[in-house]
Amino acid sequence: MEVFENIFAINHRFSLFFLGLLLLLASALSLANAKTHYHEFVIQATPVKRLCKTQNSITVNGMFPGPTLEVNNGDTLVVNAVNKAQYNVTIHWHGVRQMRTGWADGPEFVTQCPVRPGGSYTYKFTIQGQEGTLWWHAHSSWLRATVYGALIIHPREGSSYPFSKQPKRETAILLGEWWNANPIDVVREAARTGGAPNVSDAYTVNGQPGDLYNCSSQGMLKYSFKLVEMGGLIPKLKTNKKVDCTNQLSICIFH
Ligand SMILES: [Cu+2]
Repeated sequence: MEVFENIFAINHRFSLFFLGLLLLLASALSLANAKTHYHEFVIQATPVKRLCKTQNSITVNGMFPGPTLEVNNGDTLVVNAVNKAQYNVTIHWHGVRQMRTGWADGPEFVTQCPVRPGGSYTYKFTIQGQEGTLWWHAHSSWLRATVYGALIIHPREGSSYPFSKQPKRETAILLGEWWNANPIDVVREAARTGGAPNVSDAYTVNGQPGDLYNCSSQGMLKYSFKLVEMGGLIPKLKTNKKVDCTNQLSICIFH
């Protein structure tokens, strides 16, 4: 009997060891494809000409809108934000669930002190269980009017979006507003007077006013909207359901 019990104990221990090994292997395999993306965001005043006038706008790396970040679900982003502007700044990764990295979320005075002029801060976080097109933007005062860009999260390598048809081509569409003024001055004036801030002078698509505004870049904006997708594609992970977004003029909103 004792011999039998001993054999059972050995078997039991062996199977536990084997199970542990299997789990370790599985997690190593799932991490094997995850990448770490390094970026430098230099936040600085840049001359930007819109509506026939040039504004010294705060931009990232001299681009308006800022750089598009592309990752796969499961990847890690490391973004060093270097503040060469005259204002405090933080960057927020809109819609990204910060799992145990709350200090990388970005709202100033909420999860971090703002990055002061001349300073820098490195945001590091892993995107877990999210797919779709999000965006990043400044989270200090109205710097967000010009400091923003797309954050595209592709499915994990080897998996696909939860659509019945996969997209043939993808273009990020960023909707924004443009002021013929320094946006910081606009919001400061509103705070000073107690009134509503001045309305913007143009709506923009990918940083460009449409053809109906003065000095629009001719021929630059020829979008016909067939499908607009907003927010992260979270439902796949919750429901495993395929979502049909192929109807013309349909708007798919995922929360
Ligand atoms: Cu946001």
